[in-house]
Amino acid sequence: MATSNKSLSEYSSKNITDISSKKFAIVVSEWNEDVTEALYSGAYQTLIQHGAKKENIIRKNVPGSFELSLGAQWCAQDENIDAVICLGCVIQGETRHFDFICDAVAQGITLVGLKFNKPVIFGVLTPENQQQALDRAGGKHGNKGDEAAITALKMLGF
Ligand code: DLZ
Repeated sequence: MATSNKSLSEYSSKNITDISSKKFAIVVSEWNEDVTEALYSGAYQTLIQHGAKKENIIRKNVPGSFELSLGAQWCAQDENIDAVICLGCVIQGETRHFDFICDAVAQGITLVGLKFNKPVIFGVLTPENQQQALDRAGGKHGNKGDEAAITALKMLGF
């Protein structure tokens, strides 16, 4: 996995050791569904493997990556939710659509995290083609959904 080698607890002064009481929202874009389902599966399983409870993980689907920011906001404004993980896949095309979507979702997700002062994780693939996406959604380059979940745990101080 291409995350840093720091121990999870080095990122936050909270230093929690038990995440069973933490609540997570995973927001999933339906565009490029085969890829985003694999990202979701990776993120969900990683949270469970680290001690999150099934009932503390909620899922919210949105139509496309552009809608991830608003989906994240709906989740983050719930004070019971500790962290939000956004999963999407924007494949480069021949028009500037790609740039607009990527810029918007990156800025939108950042703003939601700052507004609600809680981790809102950017788990959005931006590959040139579908194969590159699949390679990063459980293929030869791992699963970026796993990494997004690990990032959420690190930001919570786990
Ligand atoms: C319109 C569009 C296109 C062309 N490509 C993608 C994509 O590769 N990945 C993705 O998540 N969403 C795409 N979308 C949909 C937009 O994210 C958005 O749902 C629509 O522009 C409606 O706001």
